[in-house]
Amino acid sequence: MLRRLLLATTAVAIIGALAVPAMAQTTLRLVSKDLLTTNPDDMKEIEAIEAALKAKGLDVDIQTVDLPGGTSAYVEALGIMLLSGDIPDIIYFQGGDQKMAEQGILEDLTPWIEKSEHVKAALWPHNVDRMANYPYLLYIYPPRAPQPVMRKDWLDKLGLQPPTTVEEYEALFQAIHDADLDGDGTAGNTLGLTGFGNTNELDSIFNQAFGVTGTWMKNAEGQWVNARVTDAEKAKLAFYAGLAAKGLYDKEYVTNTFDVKEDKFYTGKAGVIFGSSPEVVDIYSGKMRQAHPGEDITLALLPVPSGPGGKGLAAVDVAKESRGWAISSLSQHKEEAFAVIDFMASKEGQDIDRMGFEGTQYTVDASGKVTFTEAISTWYARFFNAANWAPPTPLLSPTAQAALDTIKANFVADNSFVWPAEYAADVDAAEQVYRSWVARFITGEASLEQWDQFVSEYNAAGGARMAEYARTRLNG
Ligand SMILES: [Ca+2]
Repeated sequence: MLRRLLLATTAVAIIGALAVPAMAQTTLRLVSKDLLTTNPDDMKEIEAIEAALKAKGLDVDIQTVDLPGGTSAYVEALGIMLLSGDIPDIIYFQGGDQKMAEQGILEDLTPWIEKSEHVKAALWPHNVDRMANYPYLLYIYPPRAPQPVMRKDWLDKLGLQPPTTVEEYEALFQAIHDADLDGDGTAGNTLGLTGFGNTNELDSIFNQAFGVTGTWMKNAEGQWVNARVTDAEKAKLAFYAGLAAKGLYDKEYVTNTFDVKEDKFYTGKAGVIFGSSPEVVDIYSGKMRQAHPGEDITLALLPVPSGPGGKGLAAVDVAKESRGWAISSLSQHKEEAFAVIDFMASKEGQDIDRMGFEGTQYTVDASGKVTFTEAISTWYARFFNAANWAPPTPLLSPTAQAALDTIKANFVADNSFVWPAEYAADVDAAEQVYRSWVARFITGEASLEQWDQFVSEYNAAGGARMAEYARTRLNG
């Protein structure tokens, strides 16, 4: 298939060369979930990128390919398109990239980044590790690290300082629960903490506190085991289950969707929720103010607590980027394609990508001072969030900026790795066993005294086979 494709591409290139004069612009095809011809803002950004590159002497016509929106629809449509031999020069993946990398159609970006003008300096530390492990996807964003927030006025009403230990967290949840902060006349009907789907958000600050240092940990015999079956994990889950038993953590977290979680927060049915990123923390602030017009509510970021096992944000998976930008190894215009990527990591590219447009998302006064307008609240980066870019006027609230600073100060690389395809079923089955037992521990359906039963089921479902493989990887 690839051979036929190469021949076809060459034919197109020759026809192109005959038909177009020597100084012609280069046509680059780009496919992304978030860049569509039907979205005027997307097209405005593409035009701004083309204009900026032209001013630098690079004349490119970026043609975006429209695929269905929604992650799974996009992944499926992209896979079908690529396998049919239709491979754009620049491709955004949100899954399905490994198969394409194995087919050899994704460019190894290592040498490009090495000689880049801007990308190299824009990388976050975890990007550097991920590119070393899997050099096909570039996704310059801070790592996801959910952090807890609560209404500042509620914290003040309770007369408490932000919690700095796991005990103080429990005391805070208890105080929220016992008071009638939502003012509905009934004490005890506000949860300390809610969440949705699983306990990943909580793990973000409690893993290290309980000594869950990474995906793989050494047991007493010095053997690598999955952290899921360690005493540290058990202690952490006992803490979660204890919170739930006291009515402090939401036992409905499994069935909560993200909007139910948020709604409980805005309506005062829960005091603390986790925001998945600094930007999301600001969205929560905005929605909270909308839900309480006339009140001036701000959110307080709660600190990463220390616990019996330590302190820090959960280790960051650096096996590979799970999403990001790729360049087709079959592209006839790799130089130009990478030039676009490199530009988006530059100050000028970031100014466009992060701030939108003068007169719409921001204004500039005679002194050059930038003021953001209301429209900035719905603007989002289509490409990158460069580590070395700073806005002329803060884009984040002080609370969200503090969340970003916490992320910057707490990076620890995890020791997880990409599983070979033949382990996919084990990984899924073991994870399912884990999630189901966690839910039962937390709702009280199962007791932590059944821990050994969980471990046996986990190992039988695939955990044992996974650990054997992990030892070959981590000991080597
Ligand atoms: Ca109440």
